Amino acid sequence: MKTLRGGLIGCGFFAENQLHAWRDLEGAEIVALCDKDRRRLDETGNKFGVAVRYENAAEMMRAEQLDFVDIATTAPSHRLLVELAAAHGLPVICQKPFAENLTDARAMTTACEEAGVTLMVHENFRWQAPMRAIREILRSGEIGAPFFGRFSFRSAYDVYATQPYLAEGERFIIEDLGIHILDLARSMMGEADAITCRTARINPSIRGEDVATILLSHASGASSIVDCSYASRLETEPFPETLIEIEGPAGSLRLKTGYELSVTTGAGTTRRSVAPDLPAWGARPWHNIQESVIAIQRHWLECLRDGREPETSGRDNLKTLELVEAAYASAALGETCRVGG
Ligand code: NAD
Ligand code: 89V
Repeated sequence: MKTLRGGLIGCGFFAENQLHAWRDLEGAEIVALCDKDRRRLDETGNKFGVAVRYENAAEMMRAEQLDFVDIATTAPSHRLLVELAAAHGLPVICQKPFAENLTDARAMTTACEEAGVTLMVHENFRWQAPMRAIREILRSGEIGAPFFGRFSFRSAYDVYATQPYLAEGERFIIEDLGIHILDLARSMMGEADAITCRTARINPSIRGEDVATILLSHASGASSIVDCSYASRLETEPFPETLIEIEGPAGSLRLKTGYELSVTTGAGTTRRSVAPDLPAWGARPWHNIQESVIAIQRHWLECLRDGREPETSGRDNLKTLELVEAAYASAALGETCRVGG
């Protein structure tokens, strides 16, 4: 197999994880970097030994012989960069949130489809080790088709220290973190057809909401709760663990703090650790997220090799973004909003 030549755009906080993961994976190499900020570009290029550097993404795509691009910039730049990749016929990975609104997201998806290029949104939470284990249990039918789910991410971790932009936007927790948790709910419970959401801002020094409580009605008839908070001071700080409860007619499962997964059926309860590996370059408590970056990038390479659509394609991610938009609409109107119609 030929080693695919990738160009990475956006050399900020999270890109380091992506660059480490590319180095761990066989079958791809990041051969060029791009960032409009020269200092960040050079720091990252020096750290990862990438000598080919651009301050302009169009120039990089024009000049380099690339097989794909990996976009690790924040949402305001995503539409321009994804459409640029499509125009150059380059398969493209784009970080979440895929777009700032659904109009942009639909246009970006269409642009890639029309250009015939593979598009994957870097929606990595469903690739975390505990989530892979739970999805396997659900696929096996061990607890039956779920009728109830709870997907809970509550923390007081200082995310603003490494991602200062999170304190600045009018929207915060649903758009940045809830988006992952809503995607998990979809991946385990199936599509939702209605959503009710309430939000609050507890931390007075940020602009957006830092608490969201969401009720989803699923097309299957199941219900689930997605609750997120960055204002919850707890006895044990669980960042960045998502805690999960799922119940079906034949049993239930619980993912508890410390990555302990228990499954209860008529035969009793089994317990096991689904803790993620700590990558050689990783650091706790981020290793859960870091390991999932390796997993999603591996999936991307397999999809390109096999000519398959990635699980979190642009088209798939539109459904997660619809939930994000509907959650904000529900909170603003104080009403239940229908989705997917
Ligand atoms: P950051 O601000 O630290 O880095 C973004 C970089 O992109 C900056 O260096 C900036 O100069 C560069 N940039 C912006 N527009 C550009 C353009 N048009 N051309 C070239 N460079 C450009 O941001 P971050 O914290 O690294 O976040 C990046 C993205 O990753 C965000 O969308 C964020 O939501 C996402 N993120 C995802 C996860 C996850 O687990 N999936 C975790 C953290 C962050
Ligand atoms: O995944 C994310 O997008 C991050 C974090 C987990 C810190 O919320 O912003």
